[in-house]
Amino acid sequence: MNADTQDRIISWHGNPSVPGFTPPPGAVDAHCHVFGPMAQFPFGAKAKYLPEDAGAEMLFALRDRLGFSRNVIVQASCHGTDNSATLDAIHKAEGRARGVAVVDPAISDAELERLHAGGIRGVRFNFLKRLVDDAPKDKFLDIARRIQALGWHVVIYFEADILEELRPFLDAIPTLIVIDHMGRPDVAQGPDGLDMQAFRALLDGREDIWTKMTCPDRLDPKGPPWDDFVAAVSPLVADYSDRVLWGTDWPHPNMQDAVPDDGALVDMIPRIAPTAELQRKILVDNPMQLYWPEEG
Ligand code: 0GY
Repeated sequence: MNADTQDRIISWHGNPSVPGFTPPPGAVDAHCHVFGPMAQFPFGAKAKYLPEDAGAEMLFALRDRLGFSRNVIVQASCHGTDNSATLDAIHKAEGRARGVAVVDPAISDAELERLHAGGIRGVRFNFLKRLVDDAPKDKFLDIARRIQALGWHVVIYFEADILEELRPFLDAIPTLIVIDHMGRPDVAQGPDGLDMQAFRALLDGREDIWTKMTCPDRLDPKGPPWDDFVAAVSPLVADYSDRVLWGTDWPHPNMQDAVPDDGALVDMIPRIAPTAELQRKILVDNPMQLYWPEEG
């Protein structure tokens, strides 16, 4: 992608509402990203979209507006395997952010250690063809084996139609796994639809597979208040509450038509997690266990 000629995308809401729902103290937004700033942290040569700058200060302003305390910053595909923007944002958060990196399979042990010192606690494997050119399973497995020593986990992003094909790969990963956006099920099928059945079978097969109940805006084409998403996802939250995370997905990479109001996303939380106990688990206890275990 040519950064000089390509239009840059604004994929986030300019004035998100202040939510009516108050997250519990210490709540973690466990899936968000930063973009740039491009002048300091250029986007990758293979980026599939070219966003406007959405850096650390903007992320922290949103965190405070929504009533959250911490962020888990996931390296966005537009930054390739250069994690500098993510590391910079984690550094600026002064202990209130940790991260998930995307790494080159040839990364050295010393560089992995540097990422750990910078607050990285996992690596992301992205299988979405519209976002990455290739997803080499053998090299991913090699990385997964190497990061074990650091106590990291693997975050995997895929769509429901390749879940069965991915099963042997997932079975071979030796670390805890976090699945982004529940592997993108078709929520219109409802809580007992084929996609949810397949996803439940995956969770039932391994207790160390966690997931993020995220992105109603990507998964529910009917739009806010995302009733299909709520109907399909709330039984999952109830049944797997010890391994569920939640996040805004800000700045909503590549969203162009249905940019969500982040305040409305937060207001959806009590609809998928109706009790204070569930809310505390998915917003505080679970992400703290994974990303700040030393504070547990
Ligand atoms: C997400 C979703 C998407 C993009 C990325 O790294 C990325 O570019 O993750 C997407 O386009 O579905 O989780 O942020």
